[in-house]
Amino acid sequence: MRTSEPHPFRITGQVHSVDYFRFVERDETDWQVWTDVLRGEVAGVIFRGALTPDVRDRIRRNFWSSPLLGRRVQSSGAADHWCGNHLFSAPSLDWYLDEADRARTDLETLCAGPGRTPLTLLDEYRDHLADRGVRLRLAEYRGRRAAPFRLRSLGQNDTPVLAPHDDAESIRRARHIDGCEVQRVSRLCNALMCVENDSGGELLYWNISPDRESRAALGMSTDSYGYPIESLSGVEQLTVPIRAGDVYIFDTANVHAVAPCDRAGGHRTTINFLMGRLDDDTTVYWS
Ligand SMILES: O=C(O)CCC(=O)C(=O)O
Repeated sequence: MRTSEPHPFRITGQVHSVDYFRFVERDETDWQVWTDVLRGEVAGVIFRGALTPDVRDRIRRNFWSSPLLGRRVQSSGAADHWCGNHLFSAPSLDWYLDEADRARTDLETLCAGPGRTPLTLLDEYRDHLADRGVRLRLAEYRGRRAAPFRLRSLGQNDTPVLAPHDDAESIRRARHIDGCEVQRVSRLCNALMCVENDSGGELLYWNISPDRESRAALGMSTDSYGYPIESLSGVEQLTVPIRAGDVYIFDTANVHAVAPCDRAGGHRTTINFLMGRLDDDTTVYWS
């Protein structure tokens, strides 16, 4: 039997107070708490069942039959699928903006239809902010707009389907997006809407925002993936169950991962975007 060796390097960084480091859970949307996350007052919030079964089934069907659907098989043999692109992992900013223009309408159509959809939820938040004198808009670069979101389905796996990582620092330092306003938001947050997840696939969330020394020592430069799980031993960790219909947002400066999904053939499919406050009057989002 293998025993686990202590990792030679333990992550160091900012550890947060109990007031901040928690995931608020609500059975209804509560846009004020969503703003609290963006303001750095609380680490995350999850709205349970915000997408009704008919809406998420329709999006799920649209996703799996979409001409935008991409597929990549990981070294573990698990397949990831997606529609739409991620600014951070795009080969260049121009490429991302061209693709955003090309895919924006298709991505929106994929999520549109009757009921409370990802688009109408974003409109609800837009109205909530507008009532408080704040504008919610797509992130821009030289007048060109980002894509609103992308959809992603993570393959089943025995190991975390997303390894422990933090996005905020990587995005701020990514050279290919130098000068983009997304690098200036005060708290970089991940926002997700889950359209299917059979079992497993919990969000694992650690109470640490790694410092530069840790990032360098563990080889994290602009590619944010892969803190060894052992390097997090002893760090407080929350496990947030993610179910179909849930809508959630959390601060990406803290290390997080997605736990293994059930191997029985189900999928964990989410609508993903990033969001942050550019200044007191403007909040932006992008994929
Ligand atoms: O799917 C999730 O719950 C988390 C996604 C995530 O960590 C990421 O996209 O960086």
